[in-house]
Amino acid sequence: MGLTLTEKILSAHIVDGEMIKGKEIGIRIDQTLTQDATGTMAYLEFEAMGVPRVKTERSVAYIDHNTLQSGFENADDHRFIGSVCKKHGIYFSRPGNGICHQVHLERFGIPGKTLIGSDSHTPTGGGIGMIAIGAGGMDVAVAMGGGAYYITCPKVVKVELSGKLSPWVSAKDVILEVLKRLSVKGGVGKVIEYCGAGVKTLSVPERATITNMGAELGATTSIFPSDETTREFLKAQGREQDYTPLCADDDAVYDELVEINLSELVPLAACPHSPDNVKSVKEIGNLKIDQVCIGSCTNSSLLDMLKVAHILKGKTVHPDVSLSIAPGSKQVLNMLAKNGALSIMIEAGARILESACGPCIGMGQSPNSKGISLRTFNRNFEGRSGTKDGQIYLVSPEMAAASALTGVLTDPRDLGEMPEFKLPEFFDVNDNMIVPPIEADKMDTVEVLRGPNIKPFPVSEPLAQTIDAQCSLKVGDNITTDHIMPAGAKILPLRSNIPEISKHCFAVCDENFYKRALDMGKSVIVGGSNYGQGSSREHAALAPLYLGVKAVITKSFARIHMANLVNAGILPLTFKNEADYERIDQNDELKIENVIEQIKAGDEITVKNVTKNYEFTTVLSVSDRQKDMLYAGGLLNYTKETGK
Ligand code: MIC
Ligand code: SF4
Repeated sequence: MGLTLTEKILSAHIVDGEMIKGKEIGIRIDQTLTQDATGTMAYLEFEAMGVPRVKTERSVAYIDHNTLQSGFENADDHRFIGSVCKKHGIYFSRPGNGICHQVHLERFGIPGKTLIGSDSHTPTGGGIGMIAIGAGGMDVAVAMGGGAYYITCPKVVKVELSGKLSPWVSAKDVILEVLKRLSVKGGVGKVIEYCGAGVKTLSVPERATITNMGAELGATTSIFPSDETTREFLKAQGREQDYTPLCADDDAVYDELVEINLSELVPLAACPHSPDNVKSVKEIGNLKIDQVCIGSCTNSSLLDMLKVAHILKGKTVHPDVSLSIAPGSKQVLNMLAKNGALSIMIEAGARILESACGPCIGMGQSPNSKGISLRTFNRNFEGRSGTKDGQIYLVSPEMAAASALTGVLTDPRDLGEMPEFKLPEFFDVNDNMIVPPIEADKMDTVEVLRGPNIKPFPVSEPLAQTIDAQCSLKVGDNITTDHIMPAGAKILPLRSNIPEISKHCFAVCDENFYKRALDMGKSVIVGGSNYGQGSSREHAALAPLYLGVKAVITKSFARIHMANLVNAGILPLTFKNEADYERIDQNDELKIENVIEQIKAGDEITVKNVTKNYEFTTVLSVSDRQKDMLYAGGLLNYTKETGK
């Protein structure tokens, strides 16, 4: 029986467990990446492990999220990360060099390698044939120290692409179509593998747009084969030696099949407030817009920017619209500057932003009240833009640029004939903003520079015999980590300071949560299905840990967040019978007796609702290794105890 590409790469990296779907496997990690908003914690954790030099083939730290320096905090964090990198063998991509996923694809991604990153959009690397997975900072720290990364051996979904995209229909429309069909929960426990004759019609940056936004499916990752197109891309980046051809066997067996005829796709938009709320322009109808933002790790490649420049050429942005553009990397920005495309954008009235995440994470450019904003990004969760009642639509760069000119949501096919947009034969390669680490024998000469905002992470205690705590919060379905631990320009600078950032925990859902949880001392959170979708930020587990949350009981969890809860030593339980969700109210007293014995006895854990006097059953779906982590009070304690 033949193998899928996913199975080939995973089995070449497996170091623990067996390739049995649904079972936990440990894989060797070749490369890691971090960004600054999750990076400070990851490096504090790495330091706590006491490993002098990273053991990966390549580890890179990027500064791209917290680039708005309206106080000392972010600059201090950049300096801290830069000095840790220099000392411990990590490459440091300086602020201004670009968004982690864009730069990693350009400069470091290698087909067939494994990559984990402390950012949920790490699957961007799947565009170049990597198994690239988003993870919590602690998992990345462990991988940097040479430890395995554990995932549930995934099912593999085949997305068979046929045909060719019509003019002005974009790679973004491909992933929006997949989201429309599979939903934000549809990818959980699965890798999405793209195959078929349509693959060769898509360039590497287009493939990367698709794998990037596969994160929104809840998938473990997404991957494209590595073919001639991949070779050409690597060659144009001066890295042809990194090329290996890779694809699934002809007789590979998949768990599910999705067929997409690229020729039949039309321009789509994800409407507020979920990336799977996808409609065609026609279905949305007349929509007057206030803002357009072009950029983010999904759509900020040179190809995207060249299309935008072509559409804006000789025109002026509509008087009622603010257009901002953030090219994804220094390489992209510099090439736009050299070939005149940047001048076209400036001429048209675009507000050019630095090469960073910017508006995507609410770092500036929040829309006006009730503002309608078209963005080429990947997430449109409520409040993420920084404007609580902002209405965010996720669209392709083509649709964004066309609409910026008309002031209304515009089908880019109205633009008429489309010229052929080609990647250059050679990209402008200059890695002068990537600082290599110091030689191992000189590492003692490097001082790690810590600012006053950097506070140690909260200590978790070994699992108690009995959990007796009130429910401090009850929330509904599809709660995102942006709800649990919001981002934005005001809160992001607190990422290295858990006591301070915890004050904002769940503020989007309930402003009184922080105080209530502190007053309760210890508590339990109750949630609906797909709890913790979205960002990989482990702060969404560390802040609840700091606030005394001992367990989270939900209908189901998103993958990265569930792992982060276990890493923090918080019990992630699911209702055996979903109807029990309805019976619990906020403030109810919940009691789990003999927790450790119950966990040792099997997967079912009995919880008593003391207030309402009934018992219900929950399920703890974790591996034996994760159970040991929970007994120890989280991954750091476990690693210290076991040396693993
Ligand atoms: C995001 O897109 O939500 C982020 C900001 O990149 C996060 C990481 C973070 O919260 O720092 C992610 O996707 O993991
Ligand atoms: Fe940055 Fe946005 Fe990409 Fe997250 S999704 S890495 S915030 S550009």
